[in-house]
Order: sequence, then C-alpha cells, then structure tokens
Amino acid sequence: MAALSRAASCLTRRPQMQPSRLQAARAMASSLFGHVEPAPKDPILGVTEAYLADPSPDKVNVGVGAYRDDNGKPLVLDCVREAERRIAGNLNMEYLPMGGSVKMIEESLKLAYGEDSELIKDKRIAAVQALSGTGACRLFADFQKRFLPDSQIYIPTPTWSNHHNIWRDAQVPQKAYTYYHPESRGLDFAGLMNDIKNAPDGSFFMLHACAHNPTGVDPTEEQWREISHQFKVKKHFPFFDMAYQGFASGDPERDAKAIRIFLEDGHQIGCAQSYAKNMGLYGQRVGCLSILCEDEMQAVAVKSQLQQIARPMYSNPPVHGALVVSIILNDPELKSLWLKEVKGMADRIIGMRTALKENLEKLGSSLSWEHITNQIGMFCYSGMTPEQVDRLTNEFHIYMTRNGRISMAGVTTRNVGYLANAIHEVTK
Ligand code: PLA
Repeated sequence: MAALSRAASCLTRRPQMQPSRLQAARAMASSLFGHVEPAPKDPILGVTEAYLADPSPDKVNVGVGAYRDDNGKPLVLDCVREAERRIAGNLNMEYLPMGGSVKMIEESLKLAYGEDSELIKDKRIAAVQALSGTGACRLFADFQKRFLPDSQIYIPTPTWSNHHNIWRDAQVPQKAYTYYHPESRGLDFAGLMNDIKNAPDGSFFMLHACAHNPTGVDPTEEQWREISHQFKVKKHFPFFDMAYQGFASGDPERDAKAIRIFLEDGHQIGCAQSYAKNMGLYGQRVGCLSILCEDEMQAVAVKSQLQQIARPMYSNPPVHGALVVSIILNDPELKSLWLKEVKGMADRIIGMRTALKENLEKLGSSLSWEHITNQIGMFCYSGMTPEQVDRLTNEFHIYMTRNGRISMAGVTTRNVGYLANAIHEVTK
C-alpha cells in the first residue's frame, strides 16, 4: 500500500509534458495501439457524461430517455419491487438457455402479437431473449447479414442515432427513407409512401412501432394501413423496433396497433422489444427479438441460428431481468399493477408537455409550440438548432441532444419553469 502511494505521488510530481510530446511518447512506448484515436462522444450517452461532470446546482438532464418521477428521481416500479421480493432467496441464478427465458419470451410474444394470437399457437414465431432493444436490433442485423448478405436496411430520417451504428457494425448497407416534415413538424406521408414505392421489391425497412424517436410523430392508424398495403405490393420486410410499448398512449395493447395491422395483412415481420422504458428495467438489459416465419419448421431453424449468433458473443442472456418480467406478466395481479404504472408514467409525461407549452406561452413566446403537445412518447422534437441547444447547455446548464430533442421524461413540476424560461431566452 505504502509503495503504491509513493509511486503515485512520484507520478503526480513529474513535470507536465506538452500534449503533442505526450502523444508522441505514448505512440513510441506502445506502438501496438499508437494509432488508436479517441472515439467521438455518443450523441446521447455523451450528454449524460457532460451532465454528470457539471457541478452546477441548477443543472437539468433532458438528454437520455430515462423516466424520472416528479421529484426528478429514477423510478423503480412497485410491480418490479414485488417481483424482486419473490425472486430473492427463492430462485437460482443458473445459466439461461442460449435463447434465454422461455417464459419471458412467451409473455413478450403475447404483448407484441396479441394474447390469443394464432401465430403463437401455430409456433410460427422464432424468438430469443435479447440484451434489451439494442441487443435485439443488433441480433437481427447480424442475422440479416448472415442469411441475406446482399440486402440493405431502410432507416427513417431522422431516427435514434444508434440505429446507424447497429447496422453499420453488422455491415448491412443503409438507405434512408423520408419520415419527418420539418416545416409542418409532422409526418411527411407522401415522401414516406414514395420511398416505399421506389425501394427495390423485397427491401428491409426498419419501422418505429410507436412513439417515434426522436420526433414523437407516428403515422395514424389509417396511414399505417396504407403503409402495410404498399409493403404487401412491394413484398418489403418490416422490422419493428418497439422500444416504447405503453409509452405512446399509456396502453401497451393500443401501442401495438401498427404491428397488429401488419399481422392482419399477413406479413412476415421482425420485432425488437425492450423492457427498459415500459418496465423501468433500463440497466437490466432485458428484451426480445422475434421473427415471424412461414411455419413451425422454419421458426425452429431460424431460432437455432439466432442462438448460434448469440453464443460466441455473450453465450446466454442475463437472468435477473428476465425473471422480473416473466413474474410480472405471468401474474394477473402484478400485470394489472404494471399496466396502471405504465399509464401513470405516460400521463405524467403528457402533463409535462402541457406545462412546458403553457409556460412558454405565458412568457410571451411568439413562436408556435403546438407540436410539444401534438407529439407523443418520451420525446419532444423541439425544432431548436444545435447552436440554440449549445446556449441552453453553456448558459443554463440544460443538457440535451444537439438535434433539439427534449426528453420529456426528465421534465418535472420543479424544473419546467426554468426550462421554459431558458428555451424562451435562446429562441426569442
Ligand atoms: N430503440 C429505440 C428507438 C430507442 O430509442 C432506444 C433507446 C432503444 C431502441 C434501445 O433501448 P434499450 O437497448 O435500452 O432497450 N433510446 C434511449 C437510450 C432511451 C439510448 O440512446 O440508449 C434514448 O435516449 O434515445
């Protein structure tokens, strides 16, 4: 111990080297990694890092989409606490199978495909537990590359920034499709339909199932029907990223509507589910990837291949979150408590949308803030420029992504006035 602290104090007393000399010395000392440059900061998680490093007592984090209660504190749902009580001391922590918890998968499929889905009964769905929504998307991307190596993925503009990383690292070429109309702050439906029509037959499309991130703009039910019809004509494959089931309307069943429309129309689909947001299990990394196949035999083959992709990466998925999810969804009482709690989170966010808009109007802002309450889900795509966001951060210690996205889940009764005032200052 003493030797260690002596060595440490020697190091700190050494005269400081200039950065360029330091870099050169480093490169010489370890040429093996000398060429490794620091990676650029993640546009979302980098915001959290900057927020944590800011000592200001006024600081506000509306960057990452993580739910906070009205006191600004992370929330563990009561249904989760109860499930954890049931797990503690009663269940073992053995490895799960490569494909994860069979019970958790069963319950997840009911949520996405419908409680009484014939597709589940017919065993047509290949499904594995995944490392939350990110892991589900990545498994699918790797599967796509392995079995359809010449395919591409169509991704909406804009989208969650990590979608680009996921398909890039899986080496699947990406194409953009039109989604958002900046002037109307709504859906560019004509542009979207055009891009669907103009894509080569049989293309892969990544669709946000509900609560589109970052725009908070979803197609209407009627528009989803038209999209599904056009997919049928073009034989496109829809891959749904469903990271916010329950967070759009407060009702997971209603938020699965887009998927159900595609299923009614007889599509084969893929689906990534996450329990990060709707069960507040962020760091537990629990989710599900499913691929609807033509028949049971195909589903068995596809599942075995998904497992084989998982095995050399992480062998098998973590057990705790899967136990929590399967206990909650398997128990009618806990499930109804969960549904109540999801609705509670969604309602608080809706309340904060109204409060933010009203505060901006009270301050006399001449801009239209209608979109704050029109958009749904966790985020408000404010329309602020990167420069305005920089001012919010530098002058007001408000942290958010530079695309102007505000995580409404981080807005509270206490900080909404401060936030509105700062937004007004940088936009007037
Ligand atoms: N898909 C979409 C559309 C998302 O917005 C997110 C999370 C995920 C998948 C993945 O979530 P999971 O892996 O935790 O299940 N997006 C967050 C967090 C909430 C993040 O960037 O990782 C966001 O702030 O956008």
